[in-house]
Amino acid sequence: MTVLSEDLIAEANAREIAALDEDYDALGRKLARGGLAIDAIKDRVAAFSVAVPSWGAGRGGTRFAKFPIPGEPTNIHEKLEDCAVIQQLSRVTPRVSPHFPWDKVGDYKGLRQEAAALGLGFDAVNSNTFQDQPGQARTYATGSLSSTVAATRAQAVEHNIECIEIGQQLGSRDLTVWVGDGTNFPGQQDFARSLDRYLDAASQVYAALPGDWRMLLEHKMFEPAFYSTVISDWGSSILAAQELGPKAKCLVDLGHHAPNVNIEQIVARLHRFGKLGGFHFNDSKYGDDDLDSGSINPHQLFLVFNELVEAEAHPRDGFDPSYMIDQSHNVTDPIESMLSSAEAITSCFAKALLVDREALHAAQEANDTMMAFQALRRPYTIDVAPILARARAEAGGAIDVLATYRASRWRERKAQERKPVGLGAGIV
Ligand code: PSV
Ligand code: MN
Repeated sequence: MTVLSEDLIAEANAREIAALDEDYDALGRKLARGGLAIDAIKDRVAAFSVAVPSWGAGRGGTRFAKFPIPGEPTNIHEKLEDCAVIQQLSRVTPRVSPHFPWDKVGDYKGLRQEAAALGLGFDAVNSNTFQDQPGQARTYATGSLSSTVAATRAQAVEHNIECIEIGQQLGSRDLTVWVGDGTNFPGQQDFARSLDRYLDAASQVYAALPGDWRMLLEHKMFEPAFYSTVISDWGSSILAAQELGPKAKCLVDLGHHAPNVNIEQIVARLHRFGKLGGFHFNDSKYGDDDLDSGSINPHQLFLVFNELVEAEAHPRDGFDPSYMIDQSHNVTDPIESMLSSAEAITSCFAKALLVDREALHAAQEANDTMMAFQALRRPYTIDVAPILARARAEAGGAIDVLATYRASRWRERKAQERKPVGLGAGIV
């Protein structure tokens, strides 16, 4: 079952294919001069994928207000449909990362079948102990896994274990744990004791992981807590992951660092110790973590992928990071933002594949700074769009994803069918 008409995509592609062939061939000749086979790069790009967040299908990610658009999804079923549109056009987002209890349903086997019928699978399951839910016995107002209240910690542990059980039914194999725990006042909590409580509770979640599962620890420097957070940075994250055990890895959300932090170096460090578990791709300018991937600092995204391609060539402890988009704001149609981000992410991966690693390493060893820099700069300036477009077209996706999406009038059609989203606000 396809959500968009295959004919619509084929007709749109027919209008673009001659220009694409010309651009692809020209780029192929350019790359061949540097000893690279464009088809081999295209095959690597075709095998690349990044998951989309169920919550990113809505326009909820803002601290202050929601500005819903007509036709926005209101539940996980409608969100899956929108994710299927993204996948059908981009062919690079075959999995959805669900968040509980936001995506709670009565029948998870049924949900898995529903997704499969739309051409989708499920990625990492995200737990939520940063919000209180209706009917919940204990509040997370003063913390969850690190709470001073034993019963609150137990409730947070239980929720995470429930997420694992749901994830097993959905075919996931990762549990991503981000807690909002932290403080707003010096002295509010003891740094050491709160981490001890977190580690003790997290180890109970860890103990419930099935054999082939991983627990991805996501750090965040601030927000909603603004003085300190329990898992604040990659240092706290890797120490916690090392203490928990081999199935615990670190997840890097690009928006969760202090300004100007060298994230690509963090990637290399985590990999060095076999603890790089996954990514949440987004972008940020000041203190946000929800802007579209590559919209502010595409060069940083490229440098991150340069480290990832390097890591792949030198794997440690089963290098297999889970890639996911984590963005949500209230300015664009989320499908368009996700299509644009998926393209930005994939193009950084493709550019990283173009790096002449032999030349880079030789320049590094010889302390030839300028040539080492140029080994990264040259591929960064190459427009890899024809490679991505060819990979998409060959897989049945759209050459021009945004134009084809608009031509489908998907959102306008859904506006006739879906009930309006309620107003409200809050960080999601
Ligand atoms: C927290 O800011 C975060 O990045 C975590 O990944 C959450 O699960 C997600 O955003 C949605 O709130
Ligand atoms: Mn995140």
